[in-house]
Amino acid sequence: MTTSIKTVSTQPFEGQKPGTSGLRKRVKIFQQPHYTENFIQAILDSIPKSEGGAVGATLVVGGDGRYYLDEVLQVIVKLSAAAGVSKLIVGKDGIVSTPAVSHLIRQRKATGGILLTASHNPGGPDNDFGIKYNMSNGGPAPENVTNQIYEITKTIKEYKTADVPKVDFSQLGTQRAGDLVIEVIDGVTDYIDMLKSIFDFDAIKDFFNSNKNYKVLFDGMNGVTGPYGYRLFVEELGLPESSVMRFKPLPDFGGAHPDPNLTYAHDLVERVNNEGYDFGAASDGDGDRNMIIGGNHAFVTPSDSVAIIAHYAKDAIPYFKKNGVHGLARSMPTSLALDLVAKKQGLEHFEVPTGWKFFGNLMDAKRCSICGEESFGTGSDHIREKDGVWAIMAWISIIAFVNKQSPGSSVHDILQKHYNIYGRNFFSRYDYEDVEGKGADDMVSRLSEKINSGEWIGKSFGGFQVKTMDNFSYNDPIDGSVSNGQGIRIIFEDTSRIVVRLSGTGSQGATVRLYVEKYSSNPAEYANATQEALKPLIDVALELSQLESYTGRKEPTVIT
Ligand code: VG1
Ligand code: CO
Repeated sequence: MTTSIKTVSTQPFEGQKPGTSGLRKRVKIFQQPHYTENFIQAILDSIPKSEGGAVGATLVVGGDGRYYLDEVLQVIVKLSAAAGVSKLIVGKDGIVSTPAVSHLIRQRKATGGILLTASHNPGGPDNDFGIKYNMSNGGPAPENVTNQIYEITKTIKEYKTADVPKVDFSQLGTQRAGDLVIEVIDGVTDYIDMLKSIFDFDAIKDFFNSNKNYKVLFDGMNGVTGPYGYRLFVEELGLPESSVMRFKPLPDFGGAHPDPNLTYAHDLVERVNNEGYDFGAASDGDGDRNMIIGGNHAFVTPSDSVAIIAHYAKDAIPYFKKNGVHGLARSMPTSLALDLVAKKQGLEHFEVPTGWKFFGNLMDAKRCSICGEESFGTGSDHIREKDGVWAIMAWISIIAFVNKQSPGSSVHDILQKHYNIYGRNFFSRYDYEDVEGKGADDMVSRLSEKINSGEWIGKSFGGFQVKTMDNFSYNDPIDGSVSNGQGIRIIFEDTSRIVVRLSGTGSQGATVRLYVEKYSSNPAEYANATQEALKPLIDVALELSQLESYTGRKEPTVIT
């Protein structure tokens, strides 16, 4: 079949720089003529030669179902066909969760994947869209590739598009657009099969069967994980339909913010506390984040979550029983709870910059099996993205395992048990969203000056004595690449920390993230409320950063 390929003249758009996790902008920006085409062309041209390049490539394409997905899918078809891509593997209606895309890339030995999501950012005509490229290992493109994409967008003059009819993604099966083969698949089945190879479904079913009153509530937040959660909890594990809520993906997530934290998953939190649920969990728009809560207001911070999963991994999860745990890793702002588990187990542990792309090299080199971020991201080397539903299954596995030994153990009990072994790392993050960029930059500049002058070293603030201060820099031990300027750290003599960094995922204004952490090995404090325990340190953080005067904000938008 001959397909006519057109070369279209275009001009660069400013700001097509991929952030922490791909390019995220308002839908209206993506809707500008040529805007999306420019970026897709830049991706196709940046697929590294070492990965085979675009010609002859097999790409997995999937998104979280948000508004504008349909239009972008057609752009990908036309530009891929023109670029000589051989095959696109696409989810039905274009819907596949981020972790499921990562799995599919690996399973099908694809060249890479294009993910159409702005993750936890709201969707709809007035909100966000996003595009991200993943490599053949299933993980987000590393900085050398995202920099290459950005460089191309700055000088792009034309793109190539194939004149092919509109593709219907609502039918499973194989079709063609010119020479390009398009396989439309059910994005849920392979993923559920993968979970079955990781977790002991029989042990989990046994637990539910012998604890008939144990109530679970999963909140899909009208994002992509609804169908996954329904299949898993209702169809596979046999829980009642009342165990899932907001499980239908909606293009605007029902007008809500699909971010699983105590603020945006408020409905879930209320229901778990008021309706006697024992376990509650939510995932974000694209399915890579998770939040775990228990009855009676038990909240598992993501930093504790990854530490607890690492603690139980080999006992409670067959995948780790079989493959072992090679090492652990966390992003820099994530609390040190995971390091304590690594030390006790004699494992290597790593501290990487914010963003999942930094874990991939460690995993490929078999030096990291379990990793996490404080931002509700938890995962393992089964794929190369964080994985919300996996984390929820890991927790259910742990609950089943612990209850076998000590029946009646709640989420709260599991937390306290962990603190009794390791001590407790109190941790909180304050987000100040959509602040004025200049104020945020000036605040960071001033802190950088304090690093350079060293004037705070040795001084005490509110009883906390400053030990070191730096702007975090990461030296990748696998490929030797260096990533500078990854966040200001103020580290105190008692190991408490304050971290300040600017978000790389927002689409409007700047978002300041302030992280505070304080360790306690005093059992009398383990049950204390986080905000009270951290109050003195938060006061120090606000004083040292002068956040209020730089941003004009008295209160954060979200406290985690
Ligand atoms: C945020 C989180 C970071 C996470 C990233 C992508 O980035 O802090 O830990 O990896 O989002 O998550 P930033 O630069 O805004 O702090 V997701 O679920 O949006 O892909
Ligand atoms: Co996400």
